[in-house]
Amino acid sequence: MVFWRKKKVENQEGSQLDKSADKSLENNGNKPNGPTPSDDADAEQVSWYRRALAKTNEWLRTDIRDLWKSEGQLVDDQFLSDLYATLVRTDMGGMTASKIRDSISNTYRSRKIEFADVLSVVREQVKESLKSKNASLRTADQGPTVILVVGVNGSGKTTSIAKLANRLTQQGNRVLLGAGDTFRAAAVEQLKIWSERIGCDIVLGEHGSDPGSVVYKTVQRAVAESYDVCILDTAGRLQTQSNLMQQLEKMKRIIQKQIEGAPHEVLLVLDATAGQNAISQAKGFSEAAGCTGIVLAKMDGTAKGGVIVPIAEQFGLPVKFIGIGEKLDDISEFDPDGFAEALF
Ligand SMILES: Nc1nc2c(ncn2[C@@H]2O[C@H](COP(=O)(O)OP(=O)(O)OP(=O)(O)O)[C@@H](O)[C@H]2O)c(=O)[nH]1
Ligand SMILES: [Mg+2]
Repeated sequence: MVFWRKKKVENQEGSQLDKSADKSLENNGNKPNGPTPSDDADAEQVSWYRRALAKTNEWLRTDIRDLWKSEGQLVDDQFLSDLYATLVRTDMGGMTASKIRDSISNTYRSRKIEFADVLSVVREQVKESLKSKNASLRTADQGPTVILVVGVNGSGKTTSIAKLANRLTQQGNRVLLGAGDTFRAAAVEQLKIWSERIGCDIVLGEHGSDPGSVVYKTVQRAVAESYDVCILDTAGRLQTQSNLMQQLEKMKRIIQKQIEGAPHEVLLVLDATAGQNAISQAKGFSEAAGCTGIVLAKMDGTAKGGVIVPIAEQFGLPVKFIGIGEKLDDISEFDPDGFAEALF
């Protein structure tokens, strides 16, 4: 994906990416596939996001345009209140929506405003809200990087793991998957099929067995056989199920015992179509399971893509990746500017 290739070059120049990750998986010396970045890269990046945000984009454009009764719309109380309601319907959150409303009120009150002017204020405010909310994957200085993936049932964990594993494999990393969802009968098979398609290795857990033992075996093999990355799948659970949250803690302890400082990432996969519910999941999981970052899956399936704004703003948890489909390529690092440009 061109977007990633662009990021990789930026990383090599040391300009934008997380400097804490010495041995960045982004920067492992492998040649990117395909063409090198060019002026087209930005356009392609925005167009990738446009695809992701097609529904939100259409919704917003139509709804905001509907506020125009004539060519130039007078900015009065009614217009400001309607605009606010439209923005809130994208799930971008009251805080960002009111900043946009206030900014328009301050500059345009009692004057006429064009559609394009509103879009430009929205875009700038969304960029501002998301500024410095992105971060690249944290990696181990030495030995395997361990990524534990958690979330509620059906949020997109296993699919996101496959996409991530595919991406990292293509970048030249040796990836080992751990099928730690021993709860759902078909879960192990699902990840096994993905691993075969990607061409990476996997440690299988038996249905009904202790997920902790799969985690143990996977990390042990990752260390013994010098894998670069080890990604562990877990069964879906609710953030309110304290016994299942404790099980995650136990998995983390098992990992820590084998590799100091691991897991390097505990990624929470959220379903973007869950709207406000995704926000309470982010809160519950980040408190209970010590998550380090978010993968926002299913951005292609929602008209409420604005939900990324409160999620990124409120939890001090960076959105690391967004998923926009069921295919292996349908994942991208989260880029706030590209996102905001594509929103309109
Ligand atoms: N459109 C779309 N569908 C997705 C995306 N990510 C996952 N899905 C679909 O969502 C469904 C659930 O995905 P899984 O990856 O199995 O979710 P999970 O969190 O592992 O589910 P459990 O293991 O049952 O908790 C599947 O049908 C996926 O194909 C995405 O980014 N976009
Ligand atoms: Mg799963």
